[in-house]
Amino acid sequence: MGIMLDQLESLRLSLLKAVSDAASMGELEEIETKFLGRKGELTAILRQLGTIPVEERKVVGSRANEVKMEGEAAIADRRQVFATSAHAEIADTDWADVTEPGVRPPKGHLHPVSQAIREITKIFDHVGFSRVRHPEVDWDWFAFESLNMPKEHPARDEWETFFVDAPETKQGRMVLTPHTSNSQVRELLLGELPIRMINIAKCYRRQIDVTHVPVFHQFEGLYVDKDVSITHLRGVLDYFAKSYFGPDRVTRLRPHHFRFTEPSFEIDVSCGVCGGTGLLNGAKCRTCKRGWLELGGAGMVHPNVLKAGGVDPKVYSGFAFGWGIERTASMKSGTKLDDIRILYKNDIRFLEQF
Ligand code: FA5
Repeated sequence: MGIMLDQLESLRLSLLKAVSDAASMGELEEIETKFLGRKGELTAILRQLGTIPVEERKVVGSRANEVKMEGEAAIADRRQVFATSAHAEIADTDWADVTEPGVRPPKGHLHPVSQAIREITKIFDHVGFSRVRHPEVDWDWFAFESLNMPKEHPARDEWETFFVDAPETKQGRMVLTPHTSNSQVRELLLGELPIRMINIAKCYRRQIDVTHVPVFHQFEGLYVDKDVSITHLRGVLDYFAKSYFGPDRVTRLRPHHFRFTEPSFEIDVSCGVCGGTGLLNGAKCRTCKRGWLELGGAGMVHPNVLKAGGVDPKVYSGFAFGWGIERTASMKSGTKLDDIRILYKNDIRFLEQF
């Protein structure tokens, strides 16, 4: 019995020393397995119990139990120490000051063309022109034929059109809309009169140079009612010019030709730089050269267009206008865009100025 008690005592001392020397949780695991595990040293000692008299076994057995409990307690204490210091380390290195102000993500803004679309929509909304939507991929009939431009008519050349490779129907081939005027007959066909609409959409033309991009935007106004006259057109245009460009701006109509309006006009707006005089400090204004800037087309809706939309031109009349958003927006900001394509180059240094 004495030998076994000695063995237990020596196991106890080695175990306690190993525990206090352990440098990590991993080492503690190994020590536990080595001394107290199923195939460990304590088990090995207890295997000899059968060799000693029965009455002594109880004494050795209960001593073995005490050693085991003391060892387990020492291991548990040491584990606790490691766990606490691990937390302390995380707190030291990974702490967060929850009262510290956050890092603000960079804040962008709408593209200048989107800003213009919003502003134009709002301005026309004030005088009862509601924004509508019509297709940006449409049949030749709506883009041209119903607008008094039959197939092969030379006027179509100005709308250098992209055709979609789709089967031809009674309404002709399918096109990427080269202007927003396809919305005129589409809106008329809805049959709800009077009409006061503003259609803002993408347009596509086979053009690219410093003043043209293949994908651009137009806004198309259409007013159809009884007794609509050119005076109404002027009133709306002036209202728009003053709201969008500034209260001192005015518009003028210049005779022009479109197949879908009669009479037709080019609309100019007085130059904001020289106040419409064409002169600045005794020299020619470099922005406009003549006091006026060209805005876009307009006119009184042609009777054939009203007819194509199922509206009787003897009862109803109307006006329409269609302008490029890119051009209108750059006229407002006063930015002389040497090259309109910069709007779509995604160059933040340019875009963040607006
Ligand atoms: C038209 O497209 C007519 N539908 C306008 C209209 C509507 C007249 C209703 C009468 C009644 P025009 O082809 O001139 O007209 O184009 C109008 C404007 O679109 C131009 O003044 C220009 O600002 C813009 N635009 C035309 N092509 C391009 C292009 N490739 N890139 C950028 N802007 C363009």
